[in-house]
Amino acid sequence: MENLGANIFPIVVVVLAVLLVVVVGVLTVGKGGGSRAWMIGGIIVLALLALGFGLWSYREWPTDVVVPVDEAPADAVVEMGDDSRFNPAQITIAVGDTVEWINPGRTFSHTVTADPRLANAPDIVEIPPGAEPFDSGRIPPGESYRHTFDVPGVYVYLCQTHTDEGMVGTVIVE
Ligand SMILES: [Cu+2]
Repeated sequence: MENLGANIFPIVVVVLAVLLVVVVGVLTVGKGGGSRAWMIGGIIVLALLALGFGLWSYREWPTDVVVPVDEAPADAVVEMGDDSRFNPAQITIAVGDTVEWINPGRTFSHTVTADPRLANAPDIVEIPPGAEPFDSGRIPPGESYRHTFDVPGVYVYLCQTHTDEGMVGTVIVE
């Protein structure tokens, strides 16, 4: 009921439709076209009613939309571009925060790998005791990956394909 225009709209449509039928009926009854004209008028009324309420519900609809959980902004964003760097290379977040890694590049895929069992350079990867290792898999241009950090400590992760170029990042969870 916050949008007065949207609520009045169907009433306006109905009033206009009734006026239209009366005008068409009055004009044609005199010429002997009686019941047929009223039938056409009735169909027009029903069509306009349907249109009016259709538009009405359409206009109301967007206010009821619930933003999907995935659309909630992350607490921190790290870019992985064609320069093969994590940018920023080091971030500090709070326990429970979600980090999103995005690939805004055009050419290279990257990974966010904090799992010593999967990393091609396991000695570089570091996760705090009690934390679950994680690995994004391949993130092509335009794609992204999210991870929520529930265990405090220092996480050192790498990109599997660009480790040799120094594509290593750090997340400090306080
Ligand atoms: Cu990479």
